[in-house]
Amino acid sequence: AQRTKQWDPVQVKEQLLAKYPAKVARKRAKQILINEARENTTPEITANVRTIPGIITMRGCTYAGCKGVILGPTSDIVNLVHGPIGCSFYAWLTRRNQTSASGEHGENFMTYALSTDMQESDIIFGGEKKLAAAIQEAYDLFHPKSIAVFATCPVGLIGDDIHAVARTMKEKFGDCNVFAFSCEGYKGVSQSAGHHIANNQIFRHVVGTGKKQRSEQFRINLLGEYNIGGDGFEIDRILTKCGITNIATFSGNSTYDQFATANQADLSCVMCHRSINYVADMLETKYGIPWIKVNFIGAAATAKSLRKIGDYFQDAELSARIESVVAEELPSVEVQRQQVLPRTTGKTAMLFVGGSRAHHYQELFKELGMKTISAGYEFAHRDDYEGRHVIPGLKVDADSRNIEEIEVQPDPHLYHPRKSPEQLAQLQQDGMAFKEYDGLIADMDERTLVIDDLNQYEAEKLVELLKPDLFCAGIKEKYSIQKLGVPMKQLHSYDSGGPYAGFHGAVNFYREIDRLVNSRVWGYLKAPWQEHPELSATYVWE
Ligand code: CFM
Ligand code: HCA
Repeated sequence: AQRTKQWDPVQVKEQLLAKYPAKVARKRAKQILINEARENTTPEITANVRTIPGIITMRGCTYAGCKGVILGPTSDIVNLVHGPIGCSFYAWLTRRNQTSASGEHGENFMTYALSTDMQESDIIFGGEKKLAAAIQEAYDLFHPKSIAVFATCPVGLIGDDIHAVARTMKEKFGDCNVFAFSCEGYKGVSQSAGHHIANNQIFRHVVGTGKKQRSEQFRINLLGEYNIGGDGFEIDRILTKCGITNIATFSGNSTYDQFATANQADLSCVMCHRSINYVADMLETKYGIPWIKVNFIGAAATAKSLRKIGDYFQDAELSARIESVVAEELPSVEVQRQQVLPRTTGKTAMLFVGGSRAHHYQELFKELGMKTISAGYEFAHRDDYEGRHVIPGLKVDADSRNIEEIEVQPDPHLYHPRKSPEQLAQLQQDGMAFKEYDGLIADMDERTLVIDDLNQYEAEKLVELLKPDLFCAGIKEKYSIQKLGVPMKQLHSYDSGGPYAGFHGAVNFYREIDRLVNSRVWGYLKAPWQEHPELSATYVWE
């Protein structure tokens, strides 16, 4: 039976805030937005601000965003963590970023967790000597092209100069690019600051240093795709079939040399804007490579993104190939969709994930006839919510106050716009949107709730109040939600599933979601307030 229950978002918002002290409620109210009717304006939401101490946030730290998210998926850079061992151990292979390295392109260091294992004495007397020794040991063991050093919280507090150590070791080796990231966990309000730090350093130390001359046709960089559950493999399969050459993915299934030659692409295609927009902008400023927003989550979105790439190149043969790939791939996706549609239509979902998936995955739920009644990011900025159009007063990188900005000057010798300014202007006139995209808010229905930096308490309260058919978030939310009798799908690690990108990914997702929202097992589970009425005082809607 389909749920027809009406709910009042104003009341739900009040209920979410009711238990907070007045000051906390006032702050949280600005991060909970009721998506209301609007004419050509997008409502404002507060985002990328400090989590209120005491609240159990879903967020992670700056080190996680730098070492885990951006550099984690590159197979042939040795990642060395300068910090206590726990920082390494708890970040060891938790992200399901896959690689084809060792088969196709050589070295794979992703399975290692290298750390300086700082002790109390290093905190007191300084850890630079220990770091230099660890870099030497990593070099002797692996002879890698590159070693990247990541600082965790104590390093910043005691002031070890990791950049000086990296520079010295680089000069000593001569054949190994050693560079460091000041990505101490506390540096920003979330993972997001870590993306920025990672992007700056890859750009400064690696991009443009490659010797190899790329000469393939239709060269793109795929920015913000991390090959979780094999998503990147599926996207590459489709791109290759279309005759588009992906020369560098930042950073799913990537190698050092891909980053080093990324400056030779014709076009950058940005999947996850939040994590990599900095590289996209710097590639454009320094090398004249324009960027467009793409999304390969959802079958229709995949077809649309391929066509967008085709539109940029303006090549009749390429466009014809893209059309034939779409025509070949879509029908079998549609057969699967039609099979599950009667069972998924009308079901409701909530999505609270990272900085782009809470938006992108709404495409797949729409294809399933499901409604996203509440969604939000853990750490995205206002532009990810409100869109990147010209919004007066919107400061795009609010977290840059914490982070050293790198000056990027167009290099007259390297600046080769792949299209003339006239050609670019013509494309724009024909409707090609560079750098522009709609944010999460505009794509959601009215009277839905958009909530930034959702926390443990609010997640449980939301589920209790709105009883969604499915809740999507990460590992920290997984079991507390399931214990409430609601199926939970991890949209970070995909649990053990995936890929969900591209055409094959859409089919996988339809099957998985059908299975989850139609399983009867959840109905047998009793939520704490159902099993123990004495708990109801803390759970029930007063
Ligand atoms: Fe981009 Fe990501 Fe995401 Fe992200 Fe992440 Fe991730 Fe994510 Mo987890 S880069 S913002 S920092 S799409 S690790 S692959 S799933 S929170 S929504
Ligand atoms: C991170 C990585 C993470 C965590 C996922 C989760 C990922 O933020 O450090 O909480 O389940 O995708 O692996 O986002």
